[in-house]
Amino acid sequence: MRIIGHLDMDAFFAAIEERDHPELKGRPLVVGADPAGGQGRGVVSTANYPARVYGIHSGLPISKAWQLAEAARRRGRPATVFVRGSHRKYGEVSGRIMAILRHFAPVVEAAGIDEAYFDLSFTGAYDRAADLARQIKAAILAQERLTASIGIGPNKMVAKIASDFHKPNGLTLVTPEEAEAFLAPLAVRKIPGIGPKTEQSLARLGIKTVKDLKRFTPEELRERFGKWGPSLYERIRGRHDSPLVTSWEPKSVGEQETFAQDTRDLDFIFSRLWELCRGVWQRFLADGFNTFRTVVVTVRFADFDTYSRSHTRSEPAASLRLLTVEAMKLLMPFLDRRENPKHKLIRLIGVRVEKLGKDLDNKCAQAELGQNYPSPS
Ligand code: TTP
Ligand code: MG
Repeated sequence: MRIIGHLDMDAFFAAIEERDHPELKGRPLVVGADPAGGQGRGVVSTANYPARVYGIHSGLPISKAWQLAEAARRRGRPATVFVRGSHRKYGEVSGRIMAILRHFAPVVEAAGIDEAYFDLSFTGAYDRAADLARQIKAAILAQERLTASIGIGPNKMVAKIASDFHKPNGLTLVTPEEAEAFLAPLAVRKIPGIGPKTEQSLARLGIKTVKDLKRFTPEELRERFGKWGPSLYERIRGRHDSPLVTSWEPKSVGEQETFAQDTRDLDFIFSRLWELCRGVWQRFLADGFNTFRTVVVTVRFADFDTYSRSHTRSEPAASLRLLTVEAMKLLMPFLDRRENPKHKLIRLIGVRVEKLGKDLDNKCAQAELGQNYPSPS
């Protein structure tokens, strides 16, 4: 019998900050970009549960979070604390949590900074798997003073939905017999792979819950969702057999920057692009890679319209210079009529490399980091 667990830490970055700054305990807390008195740019990384009551959540523009916090304060609610946070610290805590999991379960798939799947089939029974999950939660609380939510189910999909079912500090057990009935009343959006757009288009057909979606035959789902349709048919019935992936390598390395002011200053934009390329290159080397084939550039305009353009080379490339050249070529059209006929100002740019390799003996890669952005002459 297959028994899979999924663990997801509660309000991860915020919980770590509360732990390390006891004076923040219980206060609404936002980790993210500097709100700069409401003028700040960038987004919320996460909010603790008291701040979520104000409507603040991951991905929200930090200026909007500030407005919501201010509105709450004016209503006499507790004031919100904003902190920038330390990604290095979160990475270290994440590593220790994965180590705790590996102590209890032989097969662990780290699926994100604060979440992992683990195989509990060896326990042989759901009640024993639940006991082990309680031990894992207790060990994390004892060693890290943080709470986690765990879901247990017959496969990864059900386990992940279950871990989110009772948050924070939850433990949700869904046996194979219960899986289909557990999913039926949930919003379609809870099924991994159904995003906000699909949710909207289904809502227009009157389909809100998993139960509603079960009206479709596999063929109808294939018509609507393409190749993914038949597997969706299985998933919404609680069936999903994908294995845990234990050896993980980053598929891409990327960085982005929100400018302090929206701009169309070409020299400034190119100098930031160059710095981003350098940063990406540094991390890409640190991760042990030395070739890439795809470069992706993202541009967000002042009105938040966001575009990504990519180019895949037929041969692997192995230099920072080539990365920069590719990135510039992708960015150029956004600086003129081709991709920016209304001359909008640019708010953010990002660079990412994909299709990474470790195949070439590429000694010059490191040396290139010494170079500077060529100043305009
Ligand atoms: P999540 O697990 O999605 O969120 P969370 O742990 O803060 O809250 P929950 O209790 O609902 O699980 O993400 C884990 C961390 O990843 C989160 O603490 C901050 C970071 N993160 C971002 O930086 N940006 C994002 O858009 C999201 C979703 C998360
Ligand atoms: Mg989490």
